[in-house]
Amino acid sequence: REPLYKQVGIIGFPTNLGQPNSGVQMGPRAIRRSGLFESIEAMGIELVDYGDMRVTEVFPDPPKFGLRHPRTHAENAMNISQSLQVALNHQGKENILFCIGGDHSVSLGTVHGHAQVNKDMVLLWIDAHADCNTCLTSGSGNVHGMPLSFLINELQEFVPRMEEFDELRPCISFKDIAFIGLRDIDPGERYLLEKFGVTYYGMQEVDHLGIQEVVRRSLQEVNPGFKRPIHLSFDIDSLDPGFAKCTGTPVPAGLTLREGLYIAEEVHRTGCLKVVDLVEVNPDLGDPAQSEVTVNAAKEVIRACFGWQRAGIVPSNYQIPMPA
Ligand code: 6HN
Ligand code: MN
Ligand code: MN
Repeated sequence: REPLYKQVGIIGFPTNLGQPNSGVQMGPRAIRRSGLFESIEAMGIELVDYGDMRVTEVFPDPPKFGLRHPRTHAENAMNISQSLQVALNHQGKENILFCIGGDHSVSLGTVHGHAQVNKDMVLLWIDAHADCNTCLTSGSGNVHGMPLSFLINELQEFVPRMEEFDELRPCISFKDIAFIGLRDIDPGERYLLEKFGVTYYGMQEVDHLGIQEVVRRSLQEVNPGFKRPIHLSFDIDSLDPGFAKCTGTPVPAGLTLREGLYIAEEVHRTGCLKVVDLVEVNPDLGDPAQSEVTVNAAKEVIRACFGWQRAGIVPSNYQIPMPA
């Protein structure tokens, strides 16, 4: 079978100010060194590495409404959005683009940028957390728990105006988003998910229905008939800490690596997957063995997204050895 994609694009966004731990900015480097490129080559797919975007830190940058580093985040988000639009317009149709974080604040820019290019895109958010706190519901002030509050149309009445974020117009509706893997939801987030009747499958639903049914329903609800482009935002902390210990906000009782791979494989199979965020890998947390396990899990999820199969693959240039 021919690979679905002709080209894999990779951009690194080495942010870390969306949360308090240093080290998450090393995610792109660690994932690039994980053997990922060998898998791309083995499938006969072309790699376009756009390198790492330069992340800026603005001074001074005091908190606003409790939100930490507002000017820095607003500026990085617009730069990330621009980089993504340039990359997506440069790529052809049969391509997939991976955005490697960095913390989950990168999705402020990646989802915004993708939505400018593919106006009808849908979003799958795979995470232990719902990341839709407003700066007023957030207990931490960390932007990695808030990116969706700036992006979702319905949430704007709950977000105080900050002129820094004026350019970052909301670009997606709650009805075009499905969440999977949730198990640490703040009260304000739960309130908003219920109020707007959002499609979300937490770990309780994964246990009750099984991952197969959860993925089937998620896709059916946001993308019936597989007609719209998909943006997959995959937070490594969706996985159980047994598979992804090295992340800033690990939560017990998460997805197994098998469940994570199943999600990626099924989303790949739709043929609609255009952009993937892989965020929150922090190689500096935990011991080196745990770091290797976490980075490897990220690599496996990424390659399942571009079509690597657990059942093995036949490279497009493969020739079976014959006896002389
Ligand atoms: N993430 N809900 C918590 C907060 O601080 O708002 C945790 C957010 C985690 C965000 O993992 O991308
Ligand atoms: Mn998370
Ligand atoms: Mn997240």
